[in-house]
Amino acid sequence: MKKSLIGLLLALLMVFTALPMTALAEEPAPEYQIDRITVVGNGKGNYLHGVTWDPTSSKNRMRAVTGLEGVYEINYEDVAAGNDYQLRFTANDSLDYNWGTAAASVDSDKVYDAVFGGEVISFDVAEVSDVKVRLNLRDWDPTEQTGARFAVRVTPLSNVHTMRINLESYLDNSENCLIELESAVDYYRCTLPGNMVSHTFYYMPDGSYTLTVSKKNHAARRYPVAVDGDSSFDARINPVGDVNLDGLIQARDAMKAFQHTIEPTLTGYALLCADVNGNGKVEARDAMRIFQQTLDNNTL
Ligand SMILES: [Ca+2]
Ligand SMILES: [Ca+2]
Repeated sequence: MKKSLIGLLLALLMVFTALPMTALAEEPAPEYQIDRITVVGNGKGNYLHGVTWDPTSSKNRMRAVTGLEGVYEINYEDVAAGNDYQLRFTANDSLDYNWGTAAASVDSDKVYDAVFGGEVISFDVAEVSDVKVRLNLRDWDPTEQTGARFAVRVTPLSNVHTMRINLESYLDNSENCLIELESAVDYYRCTLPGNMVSHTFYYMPDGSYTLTVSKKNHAARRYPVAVDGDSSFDARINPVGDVNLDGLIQARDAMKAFQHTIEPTLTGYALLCADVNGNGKVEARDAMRIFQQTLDNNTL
């Protein structure tokens, strides 16, 4: 009894002493870890809150964008007209860990490579504007020091509008719908429960956006949307398996999917709704699962 207890204790001890070593071996080298991103530059007035070249300034710390992994942004409102606004991105409060550009002067709303240790980024503001800065580290490779991208958007206050999205969906009226609007520099999102939902996004800079609407058990749908004035947009999503897009999943949907495997007729969104197993193709097994869904409610 005593022996086995000692054996157990020894085994536990080995496990505990082994653990930290395993953890250490799997951690990336400390200099590659990014804890926080801060914008530094020649702050004046509202730009960088007047802070000049301070990588420890919490006022200029970028926020991680919800729903977009590795993307950071910060917004400066009512920035005065002026030339040669400058910036750099720094990590972990240190100027040693920074990204600049190869382009020096950058245009609003264009995406550039963020060059590790590159030149200072510079841009102009023609009239009082909102300035949004985004750093995208989604594809950042710390070993190669490549893959980071950035954009600066300068939006004159006269070029900001509202966009109302109306979304129709089916099935469970208590499930949340997710509405996302994304451009090169902006990302807006909203979740609302219901089969008929509306949401108005305010202070949207004019430009081209991709609207993505989704809901549980529905095929997500993307629309190109242009904002160039106060406007609204009607979107609709259908249940996975609703091939004829009438909101119901019936034998005729299975039939339509099956016909497609013999002679391709489905295109666009109907094709997405028919591909119930999400493998990018509409095959007999998709038709089969839609048919099963009409018999019992749990297969999709
Ligand atoms: Ca249908
Ligand atoms: Ca499929």
